[in-house]
Amino acid sequence: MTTQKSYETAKEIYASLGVDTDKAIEAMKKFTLSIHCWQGDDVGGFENSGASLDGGLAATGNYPGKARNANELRGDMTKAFEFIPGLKKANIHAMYLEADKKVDRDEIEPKHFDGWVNWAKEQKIGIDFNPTYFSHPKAADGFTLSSADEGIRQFWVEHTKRCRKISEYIGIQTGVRSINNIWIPDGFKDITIDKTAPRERLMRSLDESIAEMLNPIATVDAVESKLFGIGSESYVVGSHEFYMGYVMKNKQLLLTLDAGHYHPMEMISSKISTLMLFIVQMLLHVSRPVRWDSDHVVIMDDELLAICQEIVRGNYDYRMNVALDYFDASINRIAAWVIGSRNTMKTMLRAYLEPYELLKKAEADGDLTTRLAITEELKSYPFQAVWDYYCEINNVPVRDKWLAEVKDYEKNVLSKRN
Ligand code: RNT
Ligand code: ZN
Repeated sequence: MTTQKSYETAKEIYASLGVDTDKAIEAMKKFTLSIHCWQGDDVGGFENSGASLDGGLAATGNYPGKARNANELRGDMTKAFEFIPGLKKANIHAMYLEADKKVDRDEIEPKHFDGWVNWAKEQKIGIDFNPTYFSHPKAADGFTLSSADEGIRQFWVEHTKRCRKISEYIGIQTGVRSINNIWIPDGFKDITIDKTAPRERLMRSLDESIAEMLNPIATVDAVESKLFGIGSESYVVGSHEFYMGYVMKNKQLLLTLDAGHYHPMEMISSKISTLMLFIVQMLLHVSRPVRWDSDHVVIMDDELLAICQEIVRGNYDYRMNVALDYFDASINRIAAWVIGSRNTMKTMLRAYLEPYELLKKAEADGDLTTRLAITEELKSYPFQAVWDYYCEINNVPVRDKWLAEVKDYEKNVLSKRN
């Protein structure tokens, strides 16, 4: 009852700025968040190859209870989904395949993902996909699609081709387009002399990999750049400029921006309005870099708000795809999903509650005083009351009520794993 009452009050307060809270809620009903499976097992995967996480990635912490197989991981995600309102997708990696015997990356097939597909159908969600170019002997020297070793390069091209087909299969099966996101770790630790040849090879590998036309309703490819990784501090083949150029040339592709893949002071929120002038669609990897690409759990910070505002202000609802990408092994992994997902959903709602037309007009009229005054006052407007109401109508716990349920799950399920 208080939730409803607070909502009515908030509705009145927002109306004073010309904001219709019901409309913001309607807009939220169309927003989909792609939730990454790899938070649930510290980017381990189920190949049982004995390979440990590499490719410049690191999940720190050893909180007990991580998922040991696909059923546990899906169970954990299903639990987390109970606490996250709105439309969701699951984001998985090729390394999360299910097979009775060892299946190498150049042998994977759609059927290895039927467990995920069946679960997605039950959950009535779509699935995004990622080829896995790390934690594998053929990635051990730090080069995959840009490798100078022709056998290795071909191996990863074959992997990419197969992943595209798997993504297409998933899209057809679930009825929701699946994004196939390509990120490779390739790069050098130290001063690099020939920066061109690896990029030429990457370009050739991508050209070969995406040559086959697939069902565009079922799948689309995305490419993700990075500034540096652990062990590739000096040179990364797939830089921002590389993929930006590649997407300009191959307009059907999505450009992926990961919040942790730029210089520490460089914000992806400020890139969106420029890039959207030139590309068709974008994929965001919402993450939280702390001092480096550290993949901390997403919190409601200024950058998250700026990202959501850019999506809403630019009217990019149908051209923007939002996914999470972080892996924190130092806290309850289900809570990590819930916190980051709820923050992203809540901040999107907050962005929809902005009196955009009013602010745009003040700016155009040169009334910069109003622009600053209103944006600052808005920071203490009661978006929380609208969010609580949104949770309630979506039948998910209001405020921190989800935490006790996650603790119960930890006691009854997670603590029994070792
Ligand atoms: C790595 C990229 C990439 C991965 C996931 C696991 O720096 O951000 O997106 O985090 O694919
Ligand atoms: Zn990423």
